[in-house]
Amino acid sequence: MSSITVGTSSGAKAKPWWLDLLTTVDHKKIGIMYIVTSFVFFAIGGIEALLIRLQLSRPGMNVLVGDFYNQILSLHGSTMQFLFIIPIAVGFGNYLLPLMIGARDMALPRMNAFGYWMYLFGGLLIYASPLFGGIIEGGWVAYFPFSNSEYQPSAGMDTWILGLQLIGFSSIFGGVNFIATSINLRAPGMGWRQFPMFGWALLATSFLTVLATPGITAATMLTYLDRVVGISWYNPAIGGDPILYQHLFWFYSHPAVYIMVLPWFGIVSEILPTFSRKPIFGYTALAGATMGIAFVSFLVWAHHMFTAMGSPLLNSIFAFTTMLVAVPTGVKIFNWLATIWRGKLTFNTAMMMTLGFIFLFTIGGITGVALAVVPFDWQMQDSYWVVAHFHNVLIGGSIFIVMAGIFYWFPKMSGRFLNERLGKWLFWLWFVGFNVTYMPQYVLGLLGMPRRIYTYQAGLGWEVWNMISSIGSLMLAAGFLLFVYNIVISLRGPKTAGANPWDGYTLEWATASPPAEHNFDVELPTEFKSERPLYGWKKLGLWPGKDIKKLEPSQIHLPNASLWPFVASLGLTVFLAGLVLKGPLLWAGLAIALYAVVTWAMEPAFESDEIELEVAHHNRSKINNGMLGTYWFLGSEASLFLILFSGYFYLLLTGRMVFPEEMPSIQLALLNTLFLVSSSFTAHFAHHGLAHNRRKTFLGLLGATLGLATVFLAVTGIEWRALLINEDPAQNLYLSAFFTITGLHALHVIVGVIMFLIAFVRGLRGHFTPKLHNGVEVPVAYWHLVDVVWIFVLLIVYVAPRFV
Ligand code: HAS
Ligand code: CU
Repeated sequence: MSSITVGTSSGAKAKPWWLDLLTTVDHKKIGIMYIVTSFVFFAIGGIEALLIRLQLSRPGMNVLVGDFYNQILSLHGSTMQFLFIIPIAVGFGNYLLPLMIGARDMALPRMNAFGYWMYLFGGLLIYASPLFGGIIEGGWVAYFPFSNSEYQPSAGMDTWILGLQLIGFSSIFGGVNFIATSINLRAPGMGWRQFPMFGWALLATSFLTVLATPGITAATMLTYLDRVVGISWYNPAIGGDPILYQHLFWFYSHPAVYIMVLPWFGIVSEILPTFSRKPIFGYTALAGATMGIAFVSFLVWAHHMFTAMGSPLLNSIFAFTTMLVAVPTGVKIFNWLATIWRGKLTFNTAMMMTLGFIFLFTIGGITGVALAVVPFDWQMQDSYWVVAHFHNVLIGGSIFIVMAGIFYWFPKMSGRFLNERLGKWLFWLWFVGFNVTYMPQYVLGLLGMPRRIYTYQAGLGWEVWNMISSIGSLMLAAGFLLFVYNIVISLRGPKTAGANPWDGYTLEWATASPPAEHNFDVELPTEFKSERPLYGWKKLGLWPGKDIKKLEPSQIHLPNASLWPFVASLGLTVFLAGLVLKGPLLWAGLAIALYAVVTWAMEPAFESDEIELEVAHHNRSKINNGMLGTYWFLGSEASLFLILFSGYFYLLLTGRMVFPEEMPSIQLALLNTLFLVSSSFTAHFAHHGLAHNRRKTFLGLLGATLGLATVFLAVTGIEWRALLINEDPAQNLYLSAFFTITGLHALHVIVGVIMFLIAFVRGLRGHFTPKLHNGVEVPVAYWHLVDVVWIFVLLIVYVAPRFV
């Protein structure tokens, strides 16, 4: 008889803890790993902040001077955004989403582990960058040309960019996973109207992550090519435009500020009702507002560029869309206030942090709307007003709720309560400390103090405000130390938290504290009347009730643990380090990554094929988890190409693109189109053959696909060589764009070929059944996208220039 811990970390032979850590696919462990790692980065970023405040506390200090100051400032910004606030939300999401919707794990457990390791290694790469000369001038935004090889010649910039790529992929995989989990794994009976508010927030965040992250991938990839390969979209000497970097960067980084805040909005909407003993006010309006914010935030990025664009029309349009965001956000604030209105409030730390959030976030939001007023922004751009604004929304907003969330769910995660008295100290230190630190910075902004300076002269009226601000930062630091102390002593204390210590209403409170590895021991009732299932069931007498069916161990299936996500991300990291250091490391990394990916693909995901099939069919959409995830990932890929195409059109329309004498050959491109389109057909019918159990057809057509793809790559190679004989793409904007786009596309073809090769080998070995063959369906879907993208490449890169 199978045990409930099928093949997982705490299986028959217990693993040593470190091996468990490296191989776990348990969403709860991965969630906690994310949270702990993020806090470590938070502490590091906090130390950097204190050094910055020390340096600025008085004029003429010598703590951090010149480049060193800039280095620390750039690290501080990168750390807090990319390594703390975004990933810690992924941690909460991982821990909570499956529990809240009654699932056993995330939809793609191994991808989940992969995401965590890429985040960790990406963070390490970013912190390795000072070893290679650092990221000095760019700041967290790494504006061009501060990031090019002239101003920033050291390889530290490359390291930073490559680390960011890993983190970007990690975010995208995380987003894809949250979407697939929300769609597929909601408990039977839980419709969208009963989906927890935190789920909505996570879903909106994930849409942003999946569709916007390619913006920063594109922006920094182009910087990288400029630095390392010499082809450039930004270099004005050949007609490129540095402003394009800002467009691409903010196309991600504005939505990213909502990626940094929406999850916390979701947690606010969970905590307030619990401690007000009232349902959330306006569930539908809140869910709608969340989606509304996500949607509008795609349309506002250029408010970071009011002083750079030089177009009153565009400035007005972006000012309008930016102010529009205040509407759905205002809806949320009013709904929260209505939720606590006349509620029976409990003033514990979680609740106080949440109330503090409402107050501080509103102030931060309004100072943001002020910045959306173009003439005001012209005054305030790059001043301390902006610094105060974004810390107001990020600390007073997001980070207050990080704390609220930890106080709220710590009993669930550990079975223990955090000390409330220390919690209150934390709250007051932070609430007062926040205002003492940042209110003076608004004043400094109005007094004209620019951001990103390491010192200033006496007599400008800035001394006093800077000193107050620095004192405030010590209060914030003291609060955090108390928090760490609180965690330590609480973890040493006894486990006194029951399953539902706060009388909460979402499903995580139906599990033990901490939950068993498989989360739920029983069959959950299927009557979901509202977003508060536990309250509903209590009313109906279903929970606690006599008829709750305990699940047989044989009914519980958990995914297998795996070492390969860890090894694959390690290999990728070694590969990237090899790109920086040059030499054999590169090939070693590539070999490790490939070996890991192949082994991973071969390894069974569950105890047996039957169980995998059963799990695959137990979902809410008709699409299995793997394919659903694939479709969303392809959405992200499509977005990447769309963003690049937009950038290309931007350059085309500026009219500074000079075409080379020898253009790429349309004839060859058409020939290649023929090969690629045919290969989509062979791929499609290979899959079709497998689904009808015609294995020979399947293998034959898969082989044909591989052949056609190889021919495509060969023709591309011939074309490139011919072009490179007479032309230097570094000297020509069109050719820079041409090689970037066709190169990225060719890279996708290569990845497709690798996936097909794996599928082919597995096919030969007799893997796959007519019903269970994601290993084939995934590459086929990917291949269709590669094909469609090619058609656009043909039209845009080969054909369009002939009409300009
Ligand atoms: Fe922001 C810069 C505008 C929200 C983060 N923001 C930044 C930067 C960061 C950041 C990190 O338009 C600096 C990046 C860098 O390093 O250069 N921001 C807004 C607006 C909102 C906003 C309109 N920001 C956020 C959130 C963030 C964040 C959330 C992270 C979590 N922000 C800007 C602009 C800049 C900017 C310019 C560029 C400045 C520059 O020159 O560089 C909104 O989403 C805020 C909406 C929320 C509210 C509060 C609740 C709403 C109520 C309804 C009634 C209120 C109304 C407004 C109708 C508004 C209660 C009345 C208006 C009055 C002025 C009285
Ligand atoms: Cu913005």
